[in-house]
Amino acid sequence: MESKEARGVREIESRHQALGLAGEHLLEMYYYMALARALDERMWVLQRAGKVPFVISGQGHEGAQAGVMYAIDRDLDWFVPYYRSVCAVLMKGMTPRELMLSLFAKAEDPSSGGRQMPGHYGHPRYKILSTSSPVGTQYPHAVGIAYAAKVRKTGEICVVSIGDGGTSQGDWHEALNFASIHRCPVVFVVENNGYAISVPQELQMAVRDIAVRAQGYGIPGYTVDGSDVLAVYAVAKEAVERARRGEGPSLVECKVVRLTAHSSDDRQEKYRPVEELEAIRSVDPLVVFRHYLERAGIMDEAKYTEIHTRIREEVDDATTYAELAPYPDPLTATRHVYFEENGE
Ligand SMILES: Cc1ncc(C[n+]2csc(CCOP(=O)(O)OP(=O)(O)O)c2C)c(N)n1
Repeated sequence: MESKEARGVREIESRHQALGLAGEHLLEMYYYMALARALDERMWVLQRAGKVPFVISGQGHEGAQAGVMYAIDRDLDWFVPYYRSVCAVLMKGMTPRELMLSLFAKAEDPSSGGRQMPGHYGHPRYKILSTSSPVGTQYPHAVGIAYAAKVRKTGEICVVSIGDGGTSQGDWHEALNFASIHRCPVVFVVENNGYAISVPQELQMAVRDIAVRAQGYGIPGYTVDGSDVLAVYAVAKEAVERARRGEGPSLVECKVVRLTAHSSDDRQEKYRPVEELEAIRSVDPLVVFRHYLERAGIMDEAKYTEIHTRIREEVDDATTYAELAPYPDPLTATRHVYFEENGE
């Protein structure tokens, strides 16, 4: 008779195989999640050491981002990120060096030439739209991109991310309404970590699942466990395929955990119960996914060490590179703000 353990492995294997994913795909997802985490952790160390002014973190959101980004065509499609999209922008093509250049606000920073706040990622070559600071504005921007793709018949789709608090903005609702009427090829992602800075979700809205709001716009809405990479991938794939078929947008709400404070400027112990902060550790997507890979026999100790050694080298290299890189010339501080006769 088959042992309980063997049956468990078989069930796990059939889960990713049923989605058309092989072990190597899962290892790629894990690599990006772990790279994002390691870069993020380094950013906090640099901030605490007084080398950079501010950090806003993606820790706890990596599983949702890996699941969504794996479902798109990362060369063809557009991505409109928000400040927690560390894993997502890495998967879309940005390098650890580029993220660190933006953190240090160096001249070579591809996001803004050192002009934006940290966490405001953007990269024209990788079709990542530059992030705007007012939360919510990225949704209409994404709909604009998707509408253009539809008119031009390029076959591209656009994915956009936001947090739960951002869905209270008028922009968010207007974007869903316009996109559903015009069947724009867009996938609306909400990374719901239950807080908008210190404001819990129940003080922000009267619904438990943000995805139910999709009904008001006549589009499909999904709520999915954002710490379960494969569950997110399955849902995102459906949404991406629907957009690609020309059937319009979907709303994908990923319930995630915010493992850090909102940013380096607050202390979440002041407004979150200590038991809650302990409990969310058990659904850390990186740990959950690592266990999955181990149980499925995809990642053993040697593979784990190999991946993490590579990541440590990449993070060290990115830190040194960005720290030594030159700052922008102060005389160019207003570039891209005011018109320059002979400007770039
Ligand atoms: C229009 C606007 N209002 C307020 C802010 C300040 N602000 C920055 S992030 C944030 C919280 C957003 O929370 P949520 O959308 O839940 O995302 P999370 O940070 O939890 O991922 C706020 C209020 C802002 N950037 N823009």
